[in-house]
Amino acid sequence: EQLRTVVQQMPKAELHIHIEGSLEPELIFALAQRNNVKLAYGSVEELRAAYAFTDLQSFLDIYYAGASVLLQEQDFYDMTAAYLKRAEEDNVRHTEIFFDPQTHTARGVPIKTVIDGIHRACQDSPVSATLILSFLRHLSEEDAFATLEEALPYRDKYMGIGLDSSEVGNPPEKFARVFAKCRELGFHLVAHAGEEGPPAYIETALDVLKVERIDHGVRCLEDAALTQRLAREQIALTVCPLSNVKLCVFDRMEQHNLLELLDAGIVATVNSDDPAYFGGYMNANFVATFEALPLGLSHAQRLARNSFSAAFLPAEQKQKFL
Ligand code: ES4
Ligand code: ZN
Repeated sequence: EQLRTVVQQMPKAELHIHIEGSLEPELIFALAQRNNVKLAYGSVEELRAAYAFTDLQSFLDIYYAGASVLLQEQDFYDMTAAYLKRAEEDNVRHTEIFFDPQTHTARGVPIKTVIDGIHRACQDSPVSATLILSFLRHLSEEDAFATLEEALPYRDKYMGIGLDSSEVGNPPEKFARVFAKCRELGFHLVAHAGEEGPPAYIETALDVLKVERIDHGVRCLEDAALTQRLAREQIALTVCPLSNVKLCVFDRMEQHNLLELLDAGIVATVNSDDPAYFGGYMNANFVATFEALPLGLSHAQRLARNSFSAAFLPAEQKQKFL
């Protein structure tokens, strides 16, 4: 009980949050009405009842449907401002937010509308917030290149590049050339790997894409040499416990491997992924994890410390948080 208060109150950084995944059903319906968008669900309750996922794809289908209500810059602002308010309440002091431009440009929304709305909300928040532009891996590398080109006029508004969406069958190496270009341009690089996909995808994310952190990465423990490498090279994993249970990566939280990752010497962090869909924001993830696993005060401190050490912040700004 005391530990619960400690994990809730400790200052922390969030390194894995999809802003479109913070869109709550109530806001989806409010924006649908504001923009005259027709939804396939009749009510907030009906939509929420559809949040019973069996795997990543069953979630993504509903997640992209939810994002279809986002049309105007103010919509992106309102969504981001709502997330940042929840993050502040959970004592998140710094957050690195993914956004999926292709989910919106494919519907005719200009990329400027997307980036300006999200970025303006970040500037208006007391929480330190930066942005990671994420490519959809179920689309082609050519599509990713076109998106990068459209986004480059606004490059001062995001500092990183990520890779998300349907993992299995879309390995990191599919995006080798566009990530090489992003690296030349000086962006920080991350990729989702080893969530549903095999440990080999974690290796190619590191060796081919040259990413600095792995999003999820929980399947690394299936490969002892890879586990040792991640520990030795101090490659952070942005783990999302509630997400992993909701998407059936682990059947129950008691089976989650977060403690094994920490015990292996890996720089693991706790994050919310898509909090509106998976049952909670940062503190809900910490509380669920600490209730299910034999984690103590030293693990809490370690996770908080890891979150800042793995952040893409200048050393002097990191020191302030550590
Ligand atoms: C995602 Cl949990 C997850 N995995 C892959 N892509 C995503 N996009 C939003 N959430
Ligand atoms: Zn994710």
